[in-house]
Amino acid sequence: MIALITGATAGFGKATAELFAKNGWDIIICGRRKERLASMAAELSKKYNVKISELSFDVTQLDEVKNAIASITGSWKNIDLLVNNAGLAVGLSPIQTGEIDDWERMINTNIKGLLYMTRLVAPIMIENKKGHIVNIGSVAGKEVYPNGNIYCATKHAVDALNRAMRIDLVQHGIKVTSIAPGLAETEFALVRFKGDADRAKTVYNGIDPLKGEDIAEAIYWAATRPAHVNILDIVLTPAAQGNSTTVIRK
Ligand code: NDP
Ligand code: 8X3
Repeated sequence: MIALITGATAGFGKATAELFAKNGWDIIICGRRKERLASMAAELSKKYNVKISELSFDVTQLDEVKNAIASITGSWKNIDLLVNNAGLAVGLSPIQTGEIDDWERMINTNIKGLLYMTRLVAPIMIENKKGHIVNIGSVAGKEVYPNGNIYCATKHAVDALNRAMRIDLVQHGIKVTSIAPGLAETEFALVRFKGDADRAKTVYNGIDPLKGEDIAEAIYWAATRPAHVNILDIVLTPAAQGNSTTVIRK
């Protein structure tokens, strides 16, 4: 079995690559940080005796995505699972003062990057007559929270696209699943707050947040149901999170 995972250099993607490798899957790991991809490939292939292929590209650059997917040849084209995971939040500001550059980055990565990947990988799956696409949404795609405006909008778009692509692809036997996590401790908050580690830590103060491994398990479970079962949407939060704005901190 072969999984292609975007955003595999950190957080959910990294944990997912590890869990699938542990279960004997070969994996195409993607991300911009080449050194991380190289060390992960060496580590996972040795530890789990599976094949790991590295593709370093930026999901927001259509030419890079096209070249990366075109470079997948031979048995690697037999992709069983695409995990559309690469994504980010940048900034947390009211709509009237938000940085427009931050908005562009979120829209380009979370929506356009996911679309480019899907547009280029789905035809391969259709040709193979099999496949499964897992889109990483968020609780921010189910509700909105103060200052979350553009990030929430991008994840609402992922939620809509998840449902839309399912009805387009069902006739080809391709499953489509959304995984929508709440607060999870990864590099996400550090990216959102542009490297401010102290501010990033406050996001998880006094709670036991989700970990990358929790999301990896949800993805793995959805990807390994019997052929006749499709999981549409998994929403998971830390036990301390009631919704985006109700978080019980000790
Ligand atoms: P991390 O910051 O830990 O990981 C993000 C990954 O996305 C990295 O591997 C990064 O790789 C990759 N990425 C970002 N931008 C690009 C790009 N332009 N091109 C290619 N790869 C890119 O965050 P998480 O693991 O937490 O986030 C993964 C997904 O989960 C995102 O879609 C996020 O919105 C979503 N999410 C996160 C939650 C959380 O609380 N952590 C909760 C709900 C959803 P590199 O920098 O090497 O390119
Ligand atoms: C990430 C979770 O609550 O920070 O998607 O938006 S949240």
